Amino acid sequence: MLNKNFLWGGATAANQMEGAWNVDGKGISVADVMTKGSVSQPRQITDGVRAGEEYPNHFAIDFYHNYKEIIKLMAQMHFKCFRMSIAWTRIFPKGDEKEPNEAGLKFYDNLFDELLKYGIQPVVTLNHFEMPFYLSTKYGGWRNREMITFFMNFAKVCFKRYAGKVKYWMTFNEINNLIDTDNPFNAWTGAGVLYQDGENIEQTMYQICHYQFVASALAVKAAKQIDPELQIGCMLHFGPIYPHSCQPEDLMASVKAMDRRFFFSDVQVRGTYPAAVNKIWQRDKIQLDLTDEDLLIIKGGAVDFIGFSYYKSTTAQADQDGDFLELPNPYVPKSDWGWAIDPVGLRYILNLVSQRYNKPLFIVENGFGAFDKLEDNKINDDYRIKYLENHVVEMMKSIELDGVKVLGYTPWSAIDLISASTGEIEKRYGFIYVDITKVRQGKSGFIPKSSFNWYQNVIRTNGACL
Ligand code: BGP
Repeated sequence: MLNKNFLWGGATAANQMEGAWNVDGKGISVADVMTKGSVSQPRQITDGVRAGEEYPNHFAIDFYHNYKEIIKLMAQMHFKCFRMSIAWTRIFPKGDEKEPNEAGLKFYDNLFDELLKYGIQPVVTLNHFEMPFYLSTKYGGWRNREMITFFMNFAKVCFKRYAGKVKYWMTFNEINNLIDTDNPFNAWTGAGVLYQDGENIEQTMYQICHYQFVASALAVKAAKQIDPELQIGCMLHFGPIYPHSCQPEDLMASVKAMDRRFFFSDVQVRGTYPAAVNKIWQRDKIQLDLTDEDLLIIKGGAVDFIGFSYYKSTTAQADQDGDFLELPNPYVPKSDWGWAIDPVGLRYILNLVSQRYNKPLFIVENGFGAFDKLEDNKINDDYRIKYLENHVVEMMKSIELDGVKVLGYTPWSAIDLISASTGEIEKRYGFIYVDITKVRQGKSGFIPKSSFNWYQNVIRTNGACL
């Protein structure tokens, strides 16, 4: 049996759902200047919003104006928690102001109150793939050390204002996307950084990470000073990279690939850079702005729990140059977007991460993006139920059979929203279907899918009935 405090819920991110991009004093975020993309064509960050132009995140699903109706539906599913993020630009519209925007702070006050009214705990990511566009254009985004100061102003305002309402926080969403994904686009743009011609991209990437590690560690410390009860986590994307074969070289390739994946958690959880990274910096002649004081800050700012997303697995095959190729796993099926469906991989990763760090884990994203069909005002998404059910089964095995400590499970996504990689709503993940035409007309367009009923029952029985 699961612990009765197990945090069942659902996950979202501000820029992918709120809309109301220029309302109540909100500034322009980098997410507001991103075009639509597709599987083959990454989204582009543009140089600003021209009059009359609308980008996908501008309206999103208009959660900003519909949050009460949506939270009511989540309460019907018996959510114990709701993962969301705070739009930095609602609080500091440009990013470098001294005083926060009261209307933005008030919005989240109201939102948290609405959640708490139903006994739903907010689980909040401070920074999920966005930042003030002004900080990107004026300062170069996270390639500039000054971001640490601006981020800390934002973080402290949030911790202070919402103390007593929010207990679980995460600092940055999936910084390891910078290095470690086939689609690093979101993390780069979320960091407000654009490549420049001839730039040493690897060096810039490590520099961005370093500043974000320092900022994350400072945020952990600040949160504890404001309220020692707060629990602060990292949020990284994890998925196994299996050896492509049982040849020893492939096994070694897998170990190296996983080390690279764990580089980020090594820093944020252990508070130190792993030894191997110094070798990489020497080999690739990488020179960073990194001080002894930074290293002390990182040491003193280890996270309390490890939040992570799990969607898919892949494999590594050793190549001739001592590096590896990432290849699909022939033993597992794929989604419409080519993402490998591998529930056992979730148990594997829970075990591996728990053994590596011995810290509580929180599965803050896991889900199935699909084209859903609205028929007779109903959505039959049995494929999503199957995906989630198989993953929950494996999660339970790791808790009950392997003794792994898991705080909660918040599938992506609580409700349909804008896809981070494509900027479209058609890649749907939610328990609640969004009829965007109706929502735009100001009518109620939020329809529970079959997975809604399934999940309601799972939470009601604390996982006993799947
Ligand atoms: C994660 C992100 C989310 C979310 C999800 C699904 O990496 O944290 O923001 O979008 O992936 O990805 P996508 O929307 O591209 O299908």
